[in-house]
Amino acid sequence: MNATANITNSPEWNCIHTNDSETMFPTNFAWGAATSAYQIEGGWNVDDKGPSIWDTFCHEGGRLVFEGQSGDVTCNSYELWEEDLRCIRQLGLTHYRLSLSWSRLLPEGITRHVNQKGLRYYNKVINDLVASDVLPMVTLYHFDLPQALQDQGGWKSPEIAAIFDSYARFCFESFGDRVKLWITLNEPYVCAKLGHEDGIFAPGVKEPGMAAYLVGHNMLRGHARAWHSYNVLYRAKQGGSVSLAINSDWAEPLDPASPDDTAATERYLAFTLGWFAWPLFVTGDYPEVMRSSIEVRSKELGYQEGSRLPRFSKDEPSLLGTADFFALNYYTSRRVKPGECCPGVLGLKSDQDAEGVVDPSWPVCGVSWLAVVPDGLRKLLKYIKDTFNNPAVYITENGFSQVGPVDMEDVQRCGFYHDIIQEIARALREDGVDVRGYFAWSLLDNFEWADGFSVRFGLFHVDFSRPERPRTAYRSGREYAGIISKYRSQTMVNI
Ligand code: PNW
Repeated sequence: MNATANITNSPEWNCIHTNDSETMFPTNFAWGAATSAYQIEGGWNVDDKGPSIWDTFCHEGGRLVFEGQSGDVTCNSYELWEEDLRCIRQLGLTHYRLSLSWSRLLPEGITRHVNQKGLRYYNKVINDLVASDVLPMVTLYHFDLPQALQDQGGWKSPEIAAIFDSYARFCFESFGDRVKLWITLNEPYVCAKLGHEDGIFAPGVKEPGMAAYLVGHNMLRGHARAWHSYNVLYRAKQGGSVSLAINSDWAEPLDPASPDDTAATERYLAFTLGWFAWPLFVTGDYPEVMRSSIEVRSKELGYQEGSRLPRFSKDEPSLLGTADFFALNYYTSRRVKPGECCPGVLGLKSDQDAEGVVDPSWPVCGVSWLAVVPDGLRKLLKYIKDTFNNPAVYITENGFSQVGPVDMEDVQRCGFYHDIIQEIARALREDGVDVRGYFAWSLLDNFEWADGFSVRFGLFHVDFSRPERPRTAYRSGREYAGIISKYRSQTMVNI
């Protein structure tokens, strides 16, 4: 997670790519960018906002955040929203994905006490977007649980599903007249694994092989309840769509001829994408290979207390069918072989028994985990089409990071955006994937979680050393604006 790797210079990156003359995008294709509340807002303790688990995580000493940094101020979007709007308009976005800070709206996490100033802030943001012809996609939860709820057990507690549902209803009721695209939870995998297995994200719980499955389970239960609430109470009058954002690498066998590598690849995908997508799109339950791997490992370890992977109760709202579209966060790819990890140890890695490696031909950008593999997105989209019954797909996050000295002329990132958009065009045209939109991560340089401000994902540079936090377009921001204007106008011609 630490920003140790450098931007590699090979292979070649170019800003101008040929052979895209046939590229077409459907009318109404969403051209977006994304952010999240804790990463950009700042204003962590102003106007009656309650603390979240990231406030606590960053403020406690001895934690793993880069140089002890925090999101206390970050881009200060709580005060500088209009600057963000200017960036959004400059890019020509049709859509903007933002998240709501749960504890800014409900300082204690529950609807008994609503913070009117928080409500006013998000109403202004949403109204300004709509007035600028930019459609909001709103995430209810992007890693920042109210601390008051963590104090009652957080995502490990079964009660959290109903509490999340009432927060979701509050948001649908407050903003659903204007918001038509909803994401309940962002990347439950990351919350479960990094937050409750590795302990490197808030709330910093390290209970390998146990807590992550429980957390993932309660997140799915909360999502399902919120989707059913929308379906029953709001869909008819508001007409929107609700989904859950799932992150996944693309994975393929290290040696395609090896049955062991092929089986490991199946487990790799089952434990990331499948964990959350199978319940929603295929069976209402976890992938069979995930359940059986965990059971086999439990037996080997002599673990007696029933399955570590919980079961869904028949008395609760069903999971199957609770996504109106597929929301995919794609960053990178891996070649996969069976795990080398410690068979005697309780943990997700040992259950999964699969090891992802970076192909030496893939450049790594910024953070060490981020090998840049644009055609992995196309392969993953095809896999999603074939596996999950051809859903409508929004790519809700995808991006390229920078570490080290700021490079405003970020030619590599320009090349990356061209390449990725070509891959989406191919997925649409050649593979028939129903891709509805693309959200670049991120509109702005921001607080990159455990990596603090050392990693920059923005289309706009933010100068964190100045109180005004000035935003300046990178070359890649100007390129993305150019791409959007080109394909938007092509769409117009081809109606
Ligand atoms: C996503 N990993 O998180 C999040 O949704 C964003 O908030 C974040 O800024 C973005 O990706 C870039 O990192 C991830 O370690 C965090 O593999 C960590 C990982 C992947 C995604």
